[in-house]
Amino acid sequence: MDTHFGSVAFTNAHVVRFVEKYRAMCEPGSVFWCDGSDDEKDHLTREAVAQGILTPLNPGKLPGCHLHRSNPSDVARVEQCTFICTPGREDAGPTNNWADPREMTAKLHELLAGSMRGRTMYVIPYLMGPPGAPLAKVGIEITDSIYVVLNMRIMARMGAIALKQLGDSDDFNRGIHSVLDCNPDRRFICHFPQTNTIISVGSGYGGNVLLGKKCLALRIGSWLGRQQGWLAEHMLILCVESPEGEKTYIAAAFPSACGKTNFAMMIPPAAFAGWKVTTIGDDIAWMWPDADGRLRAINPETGYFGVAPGTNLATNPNAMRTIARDTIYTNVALLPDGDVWWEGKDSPPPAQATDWMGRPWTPASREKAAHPNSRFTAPMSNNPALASEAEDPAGVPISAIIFGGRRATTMPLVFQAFNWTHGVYIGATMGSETTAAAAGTPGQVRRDPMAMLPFCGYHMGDYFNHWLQVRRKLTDPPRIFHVNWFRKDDAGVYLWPGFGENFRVLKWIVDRCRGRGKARETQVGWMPRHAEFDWRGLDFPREKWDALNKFDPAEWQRELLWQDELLLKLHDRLPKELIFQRELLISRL
Ligand code: SAT
Ligand code: MN
Repeated sequence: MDTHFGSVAFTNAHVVRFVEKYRAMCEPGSVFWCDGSDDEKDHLTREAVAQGILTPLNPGKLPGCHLHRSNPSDVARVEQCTFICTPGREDAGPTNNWADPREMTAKLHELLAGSMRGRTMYVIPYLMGPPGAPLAKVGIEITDSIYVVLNMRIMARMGAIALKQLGDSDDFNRGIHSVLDCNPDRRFICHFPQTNTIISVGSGYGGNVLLGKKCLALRIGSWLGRQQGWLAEHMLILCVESPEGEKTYIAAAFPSACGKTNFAMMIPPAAFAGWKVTTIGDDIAWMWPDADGRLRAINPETGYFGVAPGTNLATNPNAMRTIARDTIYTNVALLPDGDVWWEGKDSPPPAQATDWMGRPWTPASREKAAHPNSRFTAPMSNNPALASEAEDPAGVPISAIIFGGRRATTMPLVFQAFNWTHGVYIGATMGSETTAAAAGTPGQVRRDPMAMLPFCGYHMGDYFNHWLQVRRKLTDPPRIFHVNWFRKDDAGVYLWPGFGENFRVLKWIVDRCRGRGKARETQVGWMPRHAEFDWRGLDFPREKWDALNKFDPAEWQRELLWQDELLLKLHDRLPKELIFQRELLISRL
């Protein structure tokens, strides 16, 4: 039995053939063709509530919001189950898991055979990017999860709008997802760049299953970008607007759960009256050199899949407003009155709650009430700071690119690369402490080049080379910076207040791009002096500034050895420019 909502006709023969192939394989009880309408959303939401997949939250406090609890073994991306399936192992490179496309397809098809018996197969047409954008891409995701449908509806332009963009073409990403029995032993997230196909089985969580996001927009996207001369990056995009109305667009790459959403929605400190930060995107940027030699960017997504813990009215007031309605919460704690709670929310710990696994919780409980990687899925249209440019198919011209990691030592607050090639080296050698966004132990420093380690769909050496090649098409390349909000003193206390105060760093970056900001040349790059920062409204002691920006030769020596671990791994495809940059850095040190 098929369900069609509204009047949208699935007339594209390639789409129909694709769906029929997997209908025959997965043997669903019915097929539901999604049109993306509000009626459909209401219908599916009621269905999800009836099945216990979603719990309605307090409609007075959180109108239109729901809670979802995932399987406790399925709470984050799993990098060890994520594969790039290319004919040659070398094409995936040493930083990706590789599998032979034919063998992996056979294994996955075996797992998918009969996997949807008695269940509904949903067909989700979706569009990544504003309609009409040169890089906009259509995907068709088949899934047996209503949760996936309802999340995709927030994260991407879903339904009729995607089919319209596709027309009769067969140029669309083919995505197949089945939760199976959610067994970690049968969990595979597989990418087939040659056929523009993604197959994900055994998980129901976030980046593993919302196939438009990490799988298409980054892993397949980066592969396509290399073929076609553009960049698919794990970056937020924001606009800094001065009181005079001067707009500067900036993209920034931080690893998962390192504050991209907070940075993208930042509110400048009160003393900066008239300054504004608006959000274009919080996670992914597609960027291409335009006809004028500038790097232009769009955000392919329409929503935020953000980390809940730590989000509050002080750290991110715009996010708190964004998630106050029409939001799906995953793995947060539930309060008796139907409100939600997480560690680091504004209110003190509640006397009683139900934890993310559905168990009674009190402040005396030893475990956290919300999972550290608990999330909200919210439409970007809820964001009070949304930039109107977020819907512009022409994108925005990028003036600065920021790389940043979570580093307790070594890395100063901010420095600027000497030039693009040096900037690529800084991005390529970026390190960060691991977080709860991926399965594994949090807190270990690992190399995460350009925050793309889990998301680059091909050999990292080729990826660095691609970055260097893009420079040749730019007459006015963005300036490149490195930031670190997370440096600690000897007692383990953060030296920098972060959040809204990061606007001071942003303003210095804008001034550098505009040829106004002063800096001194150091071994690692251009750095601001204390006097060159705009301190209005904040008394930040000189000694703290010095500690925050301390250059420790021993730490940098260790840093270089750490960097070598990655560079050696990639040596056979490492661009010589990066080897020269390393030599230059050593000679400066
Ligand atoms: O789960 S996601 O991959 O979508 C979030 C993240 O890790 O950045
Ligand atoms: Mn991310």
